[in-house]
Amino acid sequence: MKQSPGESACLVTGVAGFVGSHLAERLLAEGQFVVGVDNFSSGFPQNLENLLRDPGFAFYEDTVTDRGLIARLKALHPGLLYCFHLAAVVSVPFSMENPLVTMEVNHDATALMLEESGRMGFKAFVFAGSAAEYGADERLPLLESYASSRTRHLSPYGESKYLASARVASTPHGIALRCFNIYGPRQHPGSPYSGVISRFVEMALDRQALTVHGDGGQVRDFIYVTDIVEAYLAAAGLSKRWRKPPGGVFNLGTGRGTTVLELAGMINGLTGNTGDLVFGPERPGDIRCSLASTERFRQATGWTPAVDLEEGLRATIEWRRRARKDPLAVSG
Ligand code: UD2
Repeated sequence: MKQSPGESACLVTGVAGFVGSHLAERLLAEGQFVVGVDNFSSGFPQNLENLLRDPGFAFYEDTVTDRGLIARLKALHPGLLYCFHLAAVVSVPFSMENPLVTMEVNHDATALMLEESGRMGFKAFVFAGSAAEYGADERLPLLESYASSRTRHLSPYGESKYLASARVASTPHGIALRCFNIYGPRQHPGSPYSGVISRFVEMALDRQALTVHGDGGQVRDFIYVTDIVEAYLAAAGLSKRWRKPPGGVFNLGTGRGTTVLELAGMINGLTGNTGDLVFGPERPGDIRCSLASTERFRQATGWTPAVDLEEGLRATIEWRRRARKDPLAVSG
């Protein structure tokens, strides 16, 4: 078994996921030893390819609902001092059908790990929250204070993330990051509920018409995955560039809104797809507009997103082109 050689090590749950795998690679590049956990409920073994080649990475196929997970991993890797908790039930429709499992994974398991990590002297517990914590709040941009016990959540997913974030933020070592619409290489286009960017890119590369739900006037705050990863490092106090914030809840977005129609136009333009748009019915439970206020995190850390939408779309399209040619090498 690999041992953590350096002074400190980081636990990344959900490491085989889209964001988790990028985060783990970035931590390794910073010289951290990384302990990754995933049960492949929504992550992919291919996302671990680069990581498993690195001697600074140890992987455990395990589920975060297992009691005592942190204590067991700490016994194996005494250097563990940071936890990035990204493992979750990530599908909103699944959460509608399975509210109890969603609460158990997204809230209860988080609470257990949070408590254990505190007891074990962890320096930081960084939690992946969500824009869904705001329900259908129409006050834009969304300030962190808008999500409260009075918020009407649209799904068990949103509610479970809100409750977990609140709990994380109430501890001295906890930081909850409410992520808006993350996109980039490795986001899987395969299901109807995959992110709109991954779906549109796939349709455009197939030279198909892009399917717009409703009138396409919905607004989202799209943020590129590497910007999210830099923010995670800052949140834990592991960034050389950005300051460590005090504990609490912080939005991670760009503060810039893009409509689905604008997005479709950009992706068609960048891929040279001439297919028309197809307008279908509105998606049930769809929020009309979602836009982050980014002030709190910027003031606390100095962090600002570096990748604009066009640059991020170009990189995502380039990755997807390569992955389609060589499906086994999806790491990007
Ligand atoms: C995001 C998160 C989701 C949850 C939710 C909470 C992603 C990928 N999903 O869902 O996990 O946190 O926020 O609010 O970040 N659309 C189309 N055509 C398509 C696919 C989507 O028009 O083929 C529209 C969709 O109706 C929506 C917008 O694009 O208005 C964004 O959809 P999404 O699934 O990428 O993300 P969202 O914001 O619903």
